[in-house]
Amino acid sequence: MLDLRLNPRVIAGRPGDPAVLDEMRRTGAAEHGVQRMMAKGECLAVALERLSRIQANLLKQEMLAAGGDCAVSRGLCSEEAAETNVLLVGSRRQFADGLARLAEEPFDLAAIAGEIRRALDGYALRQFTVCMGPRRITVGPGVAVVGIVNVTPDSFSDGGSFLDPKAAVEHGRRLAAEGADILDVGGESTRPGATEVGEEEELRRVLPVLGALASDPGVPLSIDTRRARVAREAAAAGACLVNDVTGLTGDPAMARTVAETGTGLVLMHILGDPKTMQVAPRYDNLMADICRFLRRGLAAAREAGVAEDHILVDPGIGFGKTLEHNVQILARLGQLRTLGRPIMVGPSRKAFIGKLTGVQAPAERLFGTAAACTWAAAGGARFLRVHDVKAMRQALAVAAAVTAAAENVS
Ligand code: HH2
Repeated sequence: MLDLRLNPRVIAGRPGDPAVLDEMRRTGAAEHGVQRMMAKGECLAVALERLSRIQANLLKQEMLAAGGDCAVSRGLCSEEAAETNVLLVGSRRQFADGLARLAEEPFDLAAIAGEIRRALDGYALRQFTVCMGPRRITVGPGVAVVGIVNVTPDSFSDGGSFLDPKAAVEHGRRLAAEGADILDVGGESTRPGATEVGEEEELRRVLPVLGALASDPGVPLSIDTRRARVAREAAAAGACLVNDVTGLTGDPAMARTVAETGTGLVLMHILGDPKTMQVAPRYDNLMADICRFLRRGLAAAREAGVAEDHILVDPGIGFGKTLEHNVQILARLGQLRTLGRPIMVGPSRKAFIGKLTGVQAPAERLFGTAAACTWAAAGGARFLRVHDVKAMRQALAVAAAVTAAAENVS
């Protein structure tokens, strides 16, 4: 059975990072201890949830012995708390030493050490080759641009513009000529408050467009759908990636369909469903909750037979998120690198950009979108799903070069 209790997350690599401070305080540690640990200014921090008292104490002991440290709830000493969240801090070396020491310990600590090691290994990955059907896309430090083709009457930014299949195909070809690495074709709007379209109608919208674009040489096609049948028929029409905005929580047949068709899979985080998702969304710990949701999706995909190298993860900007949530996701995106899979982000023209800039018309949110894409790329995003391919290609070429320099990879 999948155990989601620990939910390890690598937090940050900068000394004094506010995200580390936030997570350390969330453990319930005394403030003087928090300040002492922050002062150590170490380069890696890993948050773990719900360890038993004995596990937390042994973890702390071994991390201290290795020269690192571990924040735990102060309730542990007074025996008020039976469980605690912890935050481990240390250099790579100190983690390696501390984790090696845990291999000898009882109380499941060897397994916990294995999970922490996997999280650190995932976090360290910078380059990915994603398999999708017969296609392969390598990203890192370069970023792939995913062009949006909405064959819908009601999409929030371009609804009705490309409902006619001929117009949609032309639009797709234009995005391909502008440098899109993938075209994501969707026949159902998932904007906040959207009502579902019927399956037949969704198929009627997307299949002719996919069929026409698939006969062009070049750009791989993605299908943006929540329905397994649409995914299957789209794959037969030439789509090699399935973009499921429910992260496998929608159609129970989706994971098996993806495994059987051999397409790639985007697992996106959503809170609730499009009809209700923007009604007062709430999180215990935003990044931890998103991370756990995506881990659950990764496990479900793996269990159904989808190979790991076929999967991308996406925090789902705007899907059950307030303005503050969206901004925080962009600020802390790097934590999702813990999952060891390439990150897709879709901030394009979205309402949070309108709220931040006062620009009402979605199609005019180009510069805000470029800023969001640049932040996302700097935070580790490797796929950016956008409406304005030409402009974002330009912004992302610069962002990817600076990110590569910052990470010292070429
Ligand atoms: N956003 C939208 C749709 N699909 N897929 C992923 N993976 N990530 C996203 O952020 C994402 C997505 C919403 O944008 P759009 O398709 O332009 O609007 P609508 O749903 O109204 O058609």
